[in-house]
Formats: sequence, C-alpha cells, structure tokens
Amino acid sequence: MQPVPPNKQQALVDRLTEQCGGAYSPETRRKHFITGPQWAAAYQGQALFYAPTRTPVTFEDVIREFGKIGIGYWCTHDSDVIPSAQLGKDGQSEIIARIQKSLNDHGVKCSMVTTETFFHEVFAAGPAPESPEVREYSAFRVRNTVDIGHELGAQYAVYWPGSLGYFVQGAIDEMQQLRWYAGALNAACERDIEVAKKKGRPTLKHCLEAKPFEPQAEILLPTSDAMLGFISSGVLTHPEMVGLNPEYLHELMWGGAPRAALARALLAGKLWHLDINDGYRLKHDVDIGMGLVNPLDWLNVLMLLRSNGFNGPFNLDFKAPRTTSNHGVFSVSFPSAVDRFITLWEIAGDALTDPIINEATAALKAGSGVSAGTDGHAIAEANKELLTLHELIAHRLVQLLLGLHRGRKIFA
Ligand code: GLT
Ligand code: MN
Ligand code: MN
Repeated sequence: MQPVPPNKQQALVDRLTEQCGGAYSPETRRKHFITGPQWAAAYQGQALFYAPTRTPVTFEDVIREFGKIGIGYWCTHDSDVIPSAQLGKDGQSEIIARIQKSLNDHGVKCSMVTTETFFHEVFAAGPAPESPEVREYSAFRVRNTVDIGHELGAQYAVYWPGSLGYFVQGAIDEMQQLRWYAGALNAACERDIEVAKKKGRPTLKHCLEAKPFEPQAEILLPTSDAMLGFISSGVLTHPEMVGLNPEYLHELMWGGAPRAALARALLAGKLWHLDINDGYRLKHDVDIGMGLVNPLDWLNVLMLLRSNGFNGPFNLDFKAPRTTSNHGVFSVSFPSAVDRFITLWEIAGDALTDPIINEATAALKAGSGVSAGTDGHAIAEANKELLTLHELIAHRLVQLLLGLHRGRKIFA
C-alpha cells in the first residue's frame, strides 16, 4: 500500500469506519439511557508517564459532538469545566448558564455531577484527613456540587473516594477517616434535601464508586462490597439516599467477577448507576472502551441487568487510547462504544428469550424428579446428564454473541 499522507488520513479512517457497518442512528442511540462524561471526552491521553497526544477540547465541543452522535446525556466533575478557584463564586453561575445553553442547543441533558476530591493539592491527604479545614472544604465542594446538579437538572451525584487511603502506614486512623468521609456525604445529602425542597425537585441519587487501587496505594473503600457495608454501617444520616455507581473494570481490577458484584448490589437495592468500560483483571485502570476486551462477560452482565430491570444510566467512563486522534475520539471512540453497547444489549435480549437457553435452564431447575432422600451419590447420578447443559448454555451464548447460530458467511 502507498503511504497515506496526513491530509488523507481522516478520510481513510472515516471510510473504513463506515465500511465496518453495524452503526445505529442517533435516534436509536438516544433511546438508551447512555451518558457521556466531560472528562472522558476531554482526556488528552496524558496518563502517568505520558505526554498528551490530543489537543484540548471545550465543553461546548463535547456537548455538540455528543448531540450529533446521539449520546443523550452529559455528566461532569464540578471542576472539569468550572476552575476550582471559581467554585461557589460568581464565575460559577456564568459558566453554568453557558453549559445550560450548550445542552439546550444540542438536545443533550445533564444526568450526573460528581465532585473531584482527588486532583487538587488540597486533597493531598485525601478528602477526609485530620485537618478540620480540609474537611470543611470537602463539605463545601460536595454541597456546591449538589447545587450545580440541581441547577443543571441532574438526577445523580457520584463520589469516587479513590484518594481516601494512604501510601505510608502509621499516620492514618481508618475509623476516624471513614467517619469523617461519611460526614462529607451527610453534608451533601442534607444540602440536597434543602435544595430539592426549595426547587420542588426530587433529591439526587448519591452514588459511591469504588476502585481497588490508584491513586492511593491502600484505599479505605476499595470495592463495591466494602461500600455496601459502609452504607449500612450506621455512619450515614441518610443511607436511603446513598447507593452505588460500580465501574465494570474496577471490579475486575481486584479480581472480582463484575456480574457477581453487580448481583450483590442489585440484591441490596443499591445498583443505581453504572460506569461501562473494559480492561484486564488485576491490572491498573486502563479504561478501555466497553466490549473491546471482554464481550462475552459483558453479554452476561447485560443479561443480568436486563432481567433485573436495570436500564441505566450507562456511563461511558472509558478513555480513548493515546493513538486515537481528536477527530477519532468523536468519529470512532464514542460512537463505536455506544454501538457495541447497543448490540450487546440486543443480544442479551435475544439470549434471554432464546428457546434453547430457556429450555435448558428450565430443565436444570426441574431437576431429575428422582427422590433419593439423603443418598447424595444417587442424587448426583440422577442429575448427571442434565448438568451437561451448563456447557451447552455457554456454547449457545458464544454462538449468539458471534452470530454462529446463523452459520459463518464466507464472502468470495
Ligand atoms: C476518575 C475515576 C473514574 C470516576 C470518575 C468520577 S473520576 O476519572 O477514575 O472512574 O468515574 O469521579
Ligand atoms: Mn468510573
Ligand atoms: Mn476506571
């Protein structure tokens, strides 16, 4: 092949993207409760050890492009768009008005706001350290985020306490820091009740997001399960207002099975928001686009969610690789992530109504009908052939995933 000069490269990528097929219309995409984070779209590829590979984009660019793609909802940290020095000051309302205008112009809604309690120097010792002034500042930040959320019409607030922890041992009192962290959440909920009442709006759903490592070495609330324990531990004044925003990859990072983690959250009635992405077990937070690494596992996860009535928000918390250009972020990364999600969601629907899977599942639940009392060996013998269905169900799911039930098409 001839070299592809710089001025021909975008056209080549666009043509091949088009040839991939499988894209949904913006209208179809908008039917799903899919949300796109400002920080994900604006990420310049500058993770630890790396220089940025992309140029900055504004929130206006992000919202406009989300609107074109058919991503119906936008979410943001308090400080993604509003410089932290302006938070709670006059500059904040001026920026919020500009955000609102962009959202209106492009038919996008704000679904969620989240407080950044990790990046700013003030959070060097985390969001709930010894210093009462820092804790008062954290409370101000979460209260102010609640205000921003209500102004922008959001329904959800997310908190990621990744900096609640330590690098070196000896200085941290875990009991106290957990109580202090609860204090910040309590401040957010109390402000929410006040503002919601004043505005005649429902209160927000406050969702905790766990990640087992990064940026601290040891994290006090490292998993969704740890957070469930925290929510019901008695330290929150409004535990009914606090639930979870699990992230698919964050559960893999500690070696968990995301589907089982989500099942536990569903059982507790706390699965309220979900960050969708992909990556590898026991590795750092690579935030790869949903379905690029573990499509079969994702199919299983979506079957669980569909059959338990969870319809979103599905938050595209992934990061385009450093090799993707600014143009590629909106022409390839976001639309293809949405389309993989929708396809897997539809296949999950097919799998849930698949006659083979359904009959196999029903047969497994029916058992053998042979009552052998307390004779374990006889019970096992009587069920032996039925249990082969486990493997058959797995085969059927892979068939549905890869379209193998339709036969492989060979193009001449
Ligand atoms: C940070 C984290 C994400 C969280 C964001 C919400 S912050 O980017 O790695 O997984 O969803 O605060
Ligand atoms: Mn996340
Ligand atoms: Mn992540």
